[in-house]
Amino acid sequence: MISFPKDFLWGSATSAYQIEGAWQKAGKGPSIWDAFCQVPGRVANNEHGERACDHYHRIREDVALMKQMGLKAYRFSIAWPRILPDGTTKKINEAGLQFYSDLIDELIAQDIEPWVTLYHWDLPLALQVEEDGWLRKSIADRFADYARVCFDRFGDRVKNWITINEAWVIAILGYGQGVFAPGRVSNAEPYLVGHHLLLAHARAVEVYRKEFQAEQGGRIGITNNCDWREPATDNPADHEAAQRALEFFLGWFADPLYFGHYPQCMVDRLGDRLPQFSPEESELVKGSSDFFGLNHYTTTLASDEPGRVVPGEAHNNAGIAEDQGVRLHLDPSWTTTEMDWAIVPWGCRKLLEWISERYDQPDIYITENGGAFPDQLVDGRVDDQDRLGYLKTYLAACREAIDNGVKLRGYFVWSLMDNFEWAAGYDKRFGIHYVDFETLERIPKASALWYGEMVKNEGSFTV
Ligand code: PNW
Repeated sequence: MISFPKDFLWGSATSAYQIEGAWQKAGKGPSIWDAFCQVPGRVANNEHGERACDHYHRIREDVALMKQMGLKAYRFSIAWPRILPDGTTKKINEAGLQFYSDLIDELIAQDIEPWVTLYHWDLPLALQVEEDGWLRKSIADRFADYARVCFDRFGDRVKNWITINEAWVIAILGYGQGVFAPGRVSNAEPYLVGHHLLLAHARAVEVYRKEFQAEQGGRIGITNNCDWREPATDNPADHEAAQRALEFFLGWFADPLYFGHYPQCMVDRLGDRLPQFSPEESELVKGSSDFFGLNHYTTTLASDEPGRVVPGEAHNNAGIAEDQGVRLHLDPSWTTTEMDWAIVPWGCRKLLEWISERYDQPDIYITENGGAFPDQLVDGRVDDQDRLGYLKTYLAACREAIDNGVKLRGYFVWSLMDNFEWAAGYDKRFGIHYVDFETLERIPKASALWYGEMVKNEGSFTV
């Protein structure tokens, strides 16, 4: 029998573009994902989020799904262009604000704590076209202005803010490999974009702390994603490679937050492709997260491999393979999900312990964890034993990390429901609720029924 601390926070997560639909409704401006999906070949089957799960019209029904499971928290994101159609405060779209206000009210009425992400990748298209998106430093001012509107309108009810979701994905997949919006391919832009993401985050936190936090009493942080990197052999070079890979993945964004500067191995290897923080910027970024938000899915092996580039190999980050000098590969004995991501629960424990040690035991929230599996709807039910197994074994690994001193405070399963899985479209189902994309009906999978029972039993379960 496994059990979690009584005050552990149990939730589920989604993001705006992946579930809302209503892409042109009630004054919403276009985002870079609306545009990216229009380019033939960028998304599987040329799918898009124009309707998605139609969550925009179903907030009562969807909050009821959470209530049914007894969830304590729900993590969702605000679509920036729904609030500010051209990205700037020149025009504030009241209808967009009303939608999120209604969602927040409904959550609170059902005793579910809203956890709000301000940026989950749907940049207002105007900011991309007219101001080069995250490539320009002025984006930090735009983001701070947008964040201020959200704090001002929702901060009376929202006490948990996440500025940016997965800076690594935005930088590497959006500006390195070009597989996510805005689809750019470069080996220098990701580092510039990453720099501006950190500055934007820090500016929004500054606004919150100076203008809202004392009065509203909430907290604010950022969510970064990281896989675990396990040395492929006992060879010291492979140990160093794994450590380097973790620093290039998570240290890139977390070191500045906790230490005020980038990891030394990045400075050494990237030369002038890695921007520098001015002393004032370093001060602004350092200490700017009230908690450590972590999205974690998988693990790879890491081998030292100076200068080798292997496009398409292993887990999606061949673009920086050369920079970090690491070859990523899988142990053939590992099973994988539909994303070809290996299922390695102990990697989750090791990553939590690595974070805890490197950053001196911060409060950690896993803001995403879960898997895509080949779900079958049979007689109105989805018996997703593979997802259930994934969740149980990853949660057992989380519990071990807590036993070992990690201050893990909460867990949000990705995702509340099947949704638009970015470049993979609707084929890859991550939900604990099945969505019929014809009728838009939601059906709890076995994993949702189990998760709800586990939450109601205050985090007790057997593996
Ligand atoms: C995260 N990778 O995306 C996102 O936050 C979610 O919106 C998404 O649905 C979920 O994980 C599942 O993919 C990622 O290639 C996308 O390393 C790609 C990677 C990592 C996370």
